[in-house]
Amino acid sequence: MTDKATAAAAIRRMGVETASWAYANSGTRFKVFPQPGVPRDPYEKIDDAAVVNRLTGAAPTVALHIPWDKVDDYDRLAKHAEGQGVRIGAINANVFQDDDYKLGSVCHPDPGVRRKATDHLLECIDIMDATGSDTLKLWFADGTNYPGQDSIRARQDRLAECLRETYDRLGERQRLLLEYKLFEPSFYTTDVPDWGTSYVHCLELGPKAQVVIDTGHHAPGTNIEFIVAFLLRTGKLGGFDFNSRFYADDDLMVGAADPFQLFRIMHEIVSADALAPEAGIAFMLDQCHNIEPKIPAIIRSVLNVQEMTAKALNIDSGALADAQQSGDVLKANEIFMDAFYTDVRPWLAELREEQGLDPDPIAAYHRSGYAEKIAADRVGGQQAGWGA
Ligand code: LRH
Ligand code: MN
Ligand code: MN
Repeated sequence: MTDKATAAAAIRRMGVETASWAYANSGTRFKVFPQPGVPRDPYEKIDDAAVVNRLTGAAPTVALHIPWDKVDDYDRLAKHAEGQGVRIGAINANVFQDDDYKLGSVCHPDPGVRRKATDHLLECIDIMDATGSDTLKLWFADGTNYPGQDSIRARQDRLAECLRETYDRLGERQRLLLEYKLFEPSFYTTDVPDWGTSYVHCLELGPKAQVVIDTGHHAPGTNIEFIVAFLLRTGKLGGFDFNSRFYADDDLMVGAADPFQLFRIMHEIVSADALAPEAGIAFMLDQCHNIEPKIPAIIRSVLNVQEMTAKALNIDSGALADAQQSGDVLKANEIFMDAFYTDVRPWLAELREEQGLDPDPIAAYHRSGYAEKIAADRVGGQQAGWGA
């Protein structure tokens, strides 16, 4: 078991990255329900992210999505973030919302479309340079809908070529994370459908390319913690897009549908000694809040990650190793479950008080008057970028 002081230090150092698009209006393809007070521009999204960070003390970075967060002056945006006590996290490229991308982006049969897509990825690296971001996150909507539509192999070659050009443009301290997704928007083939595909591309590219796991991007029943363990072992886990799913890519609050899964994932991280920021695992949220108020939902999500991490730190690892070694299956499972069932919330509340934070960040948010203030000040909030 990690002793209390070490566990406390680990929790205090852990950062959960929130996503700019989660602060904006979002919905499904059926309906977007606008909410009062949502940000009107990327600056206001950063303001909201800063509120989450101030109340939790645990969300120091915010991810951007380009072009959803396009601004004239990225240096100014980064300085604005700094002034609010947060930093720019991953830059998420977007090559899925242009008419040209109907048949794909980096895998498109037309070299002209691939050029356009690759140029966008390079532009995202320019934005990383300007904002101080060290992470480029790539997810491609590429794939096909019908057997015979395109050559599966040729699409892989095109992907590899575009990734290589992008990788070669990365600076010393920059990296690329390749996100996979089983399905959607293409349904017959997806060009990066699983961790294996992402892993092999990253392996070919080099040490600055790693896999990112979006927890909503798997087939039901997939053992995600196995993927975590495997990728950690090979140094190819770059981070997470956390969210919850009941059916598909639901993007609900992390820890809401299956907190036990989140606990199991965090156990793999803790037991591989990969929790500290130096280990380079990015704990990002990729969620949207369609029917619930956004800022408190994001605070809830940060706290959920923190809680499951604290439980994972609480596993009696010595006793667990003994039980595993002696083949005591029931004991090993009991030790694991004991930690899961132990309520760590009072301990985390104490830690917050020690840090000068309110022990209950959500209550503090409601008391702060921020929701009323933004509802009054901001009229005509932005839509996150999809579902229009
Ligand atoms: C794709 C995805 C990817 C996108 C984000 C908005 O489903 O998870 O990370 O960039 O949604
Ligand atoms: Mn994602
Ligand atoms: Mn997704």
